[in-house]
Amino acid sequence: MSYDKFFIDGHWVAPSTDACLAVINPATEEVIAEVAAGGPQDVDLAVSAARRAFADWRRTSGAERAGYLRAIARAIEARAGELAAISSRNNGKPLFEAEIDIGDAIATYDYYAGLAEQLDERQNVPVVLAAEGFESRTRLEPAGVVGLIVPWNFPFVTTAWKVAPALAAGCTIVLKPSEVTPLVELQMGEIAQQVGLPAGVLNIVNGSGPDVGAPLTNHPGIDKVSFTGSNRVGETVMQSAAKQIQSVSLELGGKSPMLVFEDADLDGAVEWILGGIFYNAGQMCSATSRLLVQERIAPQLLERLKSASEAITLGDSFDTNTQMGPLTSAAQYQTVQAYIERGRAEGLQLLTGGNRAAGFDRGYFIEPTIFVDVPTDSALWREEIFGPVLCVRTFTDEAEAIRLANDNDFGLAAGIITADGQRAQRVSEALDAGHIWINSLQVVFPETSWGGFKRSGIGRELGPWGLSAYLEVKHITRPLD
Ligand code: TXE
Repeated sequence: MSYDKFFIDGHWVAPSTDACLAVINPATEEVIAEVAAGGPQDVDLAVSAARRAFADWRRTSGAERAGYLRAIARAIEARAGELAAISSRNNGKPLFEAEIDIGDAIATYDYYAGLAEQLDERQNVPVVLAAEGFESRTRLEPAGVVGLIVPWNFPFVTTAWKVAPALAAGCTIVLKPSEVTPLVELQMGEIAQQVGLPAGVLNIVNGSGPDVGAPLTNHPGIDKVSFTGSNRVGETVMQSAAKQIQSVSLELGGKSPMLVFEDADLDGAVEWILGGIFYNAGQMCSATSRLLVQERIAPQLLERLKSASEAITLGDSFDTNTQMGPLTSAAQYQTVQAYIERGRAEGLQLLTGGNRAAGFDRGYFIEPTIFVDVPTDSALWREEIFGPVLCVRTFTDEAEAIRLANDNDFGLAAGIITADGQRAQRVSEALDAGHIWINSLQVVFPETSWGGFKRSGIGRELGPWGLSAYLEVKHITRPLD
C-alpha cells in the first residue's frame, strides 16, 4: 500500500501531478503522512477503469458478490486493531470509538453480503396481469459506475455504508475519501487486492473537493453519486447531477433535537444527552445538539449535565482515560470557536465550557460546552455547529416540545427521553426526523435506515433502502401465452 499512489484498476498507480496533501494528527498538530493529491486526469483514469470493470461485474451473481463482501469483512476483522489505530490517529477520536467504527463497517459488509444473495432470488419475479393478458418480469440491475464522496468524521463507516451496498448491487466504484482523513480508506485498496476483487471494481482517488470531488461529480462516465458532507457542497453536487439527470443520494447536515420529559430517568438522560453531543467531539451529522427539557426538571437536569460535562476527560486517542478527543481539523476547530464567540456576542448564557481545553499546548481541543436559554432565532440554535456545543431550551408541554423540535431546516435524527411509552410513540410519530432513539444512545444497525427529512438530504443509506439506491428497476413485459 502506498500513500503516494492511487488505487486504480487493481494497482497502485502514480498520480498525474506531484501535488501532496499533508495529513495531520489533530491531537498533536503534527504531520503524520503525505498523501498524493489527484486531479481530473486521475479521476478520468479511475472512471475508465470502473467502466471497463462494470461489463463483467454487473453479470456476476449476487452470491458471487456476497463472497467478496464477506471476504472484505473478514479482512477488516483481521486488521481491526491496526485500522482503528490509523483512524484514531488521523481523526482524533478515542481508540474505543474507532474500534466501534471498525465493528460497524464489518457488520455493514456482512449485512450487504446477505442482501446480495437475496438479490438472486428477487430477479425475474413475474407480475401476472391476468385480466390484461400480460406477464411482466422484474429485474433489479446495478445503477452503473458510482462516485462515492465521503467526509472525515466517520470515514471508515461512511465508506462502508456506500461501498458495501454498491458492490452488493453490482456497481463499480470510484471512491473519494476526505482530504482530511484519507489514511484509513486507502487501506481498502489493499483489502480489495487481498480478497481478489476484480481489477477496476473499486478505485480510490485522493484529493481536494475542487480537484477530485467536482471532476468526479461532473464526469459523464458516472451514473450515480452518493455524497455525505456539508449542505454547501451537497447543493453543488446536486447541481452537477441535475445537468446530467444523474441519480444522487445526499446525506447532509443536522440540528437534531433531544426531548426530555419530566418523567425521565435522569441518570439515563445525562448519559444519553452527553453521548448525543460529545461522542466524536460532537462531529456527528446526527448530534442531538438542541436539548429541549420540560421546565419542572430543568434545574436538576442542568446541574447534573454541568458536573458530568466537566468530568469528561479530554486527551489523546491512545490514552485509555480519554473520553473525548480534539476536533478533527484546524478548520473545524475554528468553525466551532467562531460559533462559541458568536454565542458570547449574542449574550447567550454559558452553563459550562466555551474555551480551548486547559492543559493542551497543541491540538484542536475544545471544552464540552453548554449554552442555556438559547433563543430560537439564534444561529447557535438553528445552524449545524458540528462540535461539542449543546444548546438548551425549556418547554412546558408536549405540544410545545414537538413544535420547537420541528422548527428547524434539518430533520436527520431526534432523541426522546420519557418513562411513558405511549408518549414516546406519539411524539416520535410527530417529529420530522429520519431516525429517532427513545431512552437510548444513538445505536446504529445495518438493518435500520440512515438519512433525513428536509434539508438533511435525499435518500436513505443502510437497510434494504441503502441497496435500492444502487439499483435500477427493469420490467420485461410480454403477452401471456
Ligand atoms: O465538508 P465538505 P467540510 C458539515 C459540518 C461541517 C461542514 C464543513 O457542518 O462543519 O460540513 O465540513 C468533498 N465537489 N459536515 O468542509 O466540504 C470533500 O473533499 C465534490 C457534515 O469538511 O462538504 C469531502 O470529501 N466534493 C457531514 C466531502 O466533500 C466536494 C460530515 C465533505 O466535505 C466538493 C462532514 C465539491 N465541490 C461535514 N467540495 C455529515 N453529513 O456527516 C468538497 N468536497
